[in-house]
Amino acid sequence: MLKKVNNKIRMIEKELETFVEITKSLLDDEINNPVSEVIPANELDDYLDLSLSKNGIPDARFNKLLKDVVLKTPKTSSKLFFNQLFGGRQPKAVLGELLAVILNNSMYTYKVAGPQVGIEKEIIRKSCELISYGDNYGGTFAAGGSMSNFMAMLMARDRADNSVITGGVLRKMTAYTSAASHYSVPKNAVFAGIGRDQVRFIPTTDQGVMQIADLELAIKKDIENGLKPFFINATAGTTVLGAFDNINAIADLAQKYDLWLHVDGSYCGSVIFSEKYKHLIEGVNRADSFNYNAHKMLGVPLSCSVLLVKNKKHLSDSFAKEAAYLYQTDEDDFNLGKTSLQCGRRNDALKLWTLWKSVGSDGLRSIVDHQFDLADVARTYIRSNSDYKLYSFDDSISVCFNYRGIDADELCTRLYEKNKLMVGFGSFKGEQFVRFVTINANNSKKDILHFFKQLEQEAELMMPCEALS
Ligand code: ABU
Repeated sequence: MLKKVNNKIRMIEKELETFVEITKSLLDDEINNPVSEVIPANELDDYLDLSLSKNGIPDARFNKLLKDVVLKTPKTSSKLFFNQLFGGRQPKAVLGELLAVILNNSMYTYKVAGPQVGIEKEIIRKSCELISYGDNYGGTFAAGGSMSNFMAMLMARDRADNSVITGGVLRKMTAYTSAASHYSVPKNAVFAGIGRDQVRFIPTTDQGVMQIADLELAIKKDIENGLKPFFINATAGTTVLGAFDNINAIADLAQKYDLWLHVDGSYCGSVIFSEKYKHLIEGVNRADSFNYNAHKMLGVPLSCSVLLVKNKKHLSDSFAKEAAYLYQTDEDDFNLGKTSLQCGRRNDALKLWTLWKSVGSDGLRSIVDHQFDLADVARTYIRSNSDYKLYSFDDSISVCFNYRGIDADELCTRLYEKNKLMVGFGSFKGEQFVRFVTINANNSKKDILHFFKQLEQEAELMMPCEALS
C-alpha cells in the first residue's frame, strides 16, 4: 500500500521529465522560429485539438499534443517579441517561479507559507528602503499593476472617508490621473464605487507628462462644486510614451489639498534600482503608495507586482478582516492575508527573491540600465535615418516612431501575420505610431538593429513602386 502511495507521489518526476523535454524544444524553437506561426482566432480548432471529453487520452498522445500547444503559442521570450511591456526571461527568476509552483503555498498565513512569508517581507523592506519610506512602511504583492492601483485607490478612499468601510460610498468622491495614464484607473473607480465619471483625466504636455496647473484647477473646481477629491494617481512610465510625471510637483498639491498620492510605477517603477535613472521618480518618498512590476523591467515571470505603502496602517485599515478558520497562529505581521486583496494568494515573491538574491541590487541595476541603453541605440538609429519620424524622447524605454509615413497599424499587423516580429502600435495626441519597447534585457544592440532591418524589409514590400525609386 505504502509503495503504491509513494509511486503516485513520485509520478511528478515523470511529468518533470516531460516538462524538461518540452521546454528544451521550446528553447530551440525560440531560436529557430522566434515568432510562432499565427493561428487565426477563428481557426484555432483546425490547428489544435483543445476539446475536453469524458475520456482522457494516452500519455504519448497527450505529450505530443501538449508540445504542439506550447510550440504554437506566441513566444514572448524570443528576441523578436516587442509587443507588450514585458519580454525575455531571467533564468534565476524562472527557477524561483517553478519552485513556487511545486511548493504551492498560499501567502495568507505564516502557518502555511513559513519562510516564504519572510521572503515577501524582505522584498518589501528592501524596496521601501530604496525609496526612503521610513519606519512605518508596509507592502504586499498584488495580482498585477491594475490590482496594485486598485488597492491604492481603496486605501485612499477609506482614508478620505472611513465610514465607507461600513456604510458604502454615499457622496461623490473624485480622483485625478493624467490623460496618458493606464486604463486601470477608471476601471478601478467603477470597482471602488467611485464611478468612472468621477475620474478627472488631466491634460499632458507634448511629452506625456501631467500638467500641474490643470491638475490644481480640476481639484479646486471639484471642491467648489461640493465634491470630495481623494486620490491622485501619478505615473512612472506611461503606457504608450513611457513618460514620468513630476512627482514632487504633484506631491505638493496632494499635501496642499490633503489627497492620497499613488505613484503607478507598473511599467518603469523599477528605476528605483538604478543610480542613473532613479531621478525620474524623485519625490516618490512623498507618495502614500507606490508600485513596481518586476515582471516588466526586471524580467521576472508574470505576474509580480509589488505594492508599497508609506504607512502600513492603511493596508490593514482597508484589507484586514478576522477569519477564525484561517488566522490561527502567529501575529498579524506574519499573516499576510491581513493586508492583501485576495484570500488565497500565489507566491509571487520567491521568483523576485531568487533573482535579487543571486544578482544583488547591483545586478538589478544593470538589468534596468541596459534597457535604457538599448532604447538609446534605437533612438540613435532613428535620428540618423531621415525615413523615420521619432515621437518619443530620451529617458524612456518606449521608442515610438513611424517609418516612411506607413500606417503603423498596417505595418505592425503585417509583421505579425507574416511571422516576422511582434510589435504593437499606440497613439498620442491624435498621432498613431509603432511603439517599440526595449524591455527585454536579454537583447543586445545587434538585436535592436535587427528589429529595424526586419521592419524595413517588410515596409519596402508595402511601398508603392514609385515611392521606392
Ligand atoms: N499594463 C499592461 C500594458 C499593456 C501594453 O500596453 O502593452
